[in-house]
Amino acid sequence: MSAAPPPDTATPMEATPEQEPWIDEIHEGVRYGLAGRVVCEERSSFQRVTIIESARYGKGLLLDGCWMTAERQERHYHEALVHPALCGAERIERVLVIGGGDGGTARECLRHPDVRHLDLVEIDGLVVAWSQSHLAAIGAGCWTDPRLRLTVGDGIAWVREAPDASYDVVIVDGSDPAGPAEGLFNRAFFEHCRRLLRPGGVFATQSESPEAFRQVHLDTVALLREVFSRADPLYGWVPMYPSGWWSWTFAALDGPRYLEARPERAAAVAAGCEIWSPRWQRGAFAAMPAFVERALAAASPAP
Ligand code: SPD
Repeated sequence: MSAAPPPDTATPMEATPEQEPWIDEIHEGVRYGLAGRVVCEERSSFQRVTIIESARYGKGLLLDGCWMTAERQERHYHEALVHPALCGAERIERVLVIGGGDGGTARECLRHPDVRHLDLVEIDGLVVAWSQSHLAAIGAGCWTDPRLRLTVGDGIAWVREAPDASYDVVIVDGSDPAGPAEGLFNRAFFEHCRRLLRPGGVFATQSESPEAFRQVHLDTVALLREVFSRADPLYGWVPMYPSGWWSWTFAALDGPRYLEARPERAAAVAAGCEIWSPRWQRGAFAAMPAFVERALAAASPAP
């Protein structure tokens, strides 16, 4: 799949936001909200799933009242999670995505022509079904791409049971560490992800906000540094997430090969990106806030 999804630059508002109710994620006494309407909402076996429509960012998805994605800002998140990993790994034939039921991460992975097979393992079938029907622009062609194999199932069990060295890239696109995603942030899970990597492989995970989830962020990076010897967070923005300031963390078996994008891989995707570029990536890895640098240095020696 080579076509890039439409730009997620916000378009002028077509409705007066004051005329619509606010849809908020409330986190530690702060509301992160969009004016919009609820399109549908249902409790699945795992969580409350909500599809909304807003004038500012288009249609979006919340899980248990927390923002996951929206049509006109999802590229901030998905490009940052995917391209440092896929432009850094030695090979990218086999990719595993845990979570990511909206399809945005798979879509970005499949823009790389060297990806031959992608396992997408999402625990909640309702998230996939509603993303396919209501948020089709986010998954774009991923759902019909013959390289994609979708499994609705438990990603934690998947990484436990998959053979050693079976993937070139492992990407974790889960929600916050509560509910079904809680087990995506612990040592046993990360050790399995490491075990699944082939030589030259890269691991990537969303690693929460350095502001709104400061301790989770620090603990996640520190734990990945223990499991992989080295791990590097990259900092960017997802406007509707708590604080808007977000992070993604990368690790590899053989050193920080994800820090610099391989030119031939970058060339295949950069023109279709809204946010990511090799230059943006360098700056985003360099943009570690001072308090994180100090806390990580105190937790373990610098990589
Ligand atoms: N606080 C929100 C964290 C959500 C991370 N995953 C989003 C899914 C987008 N594919």
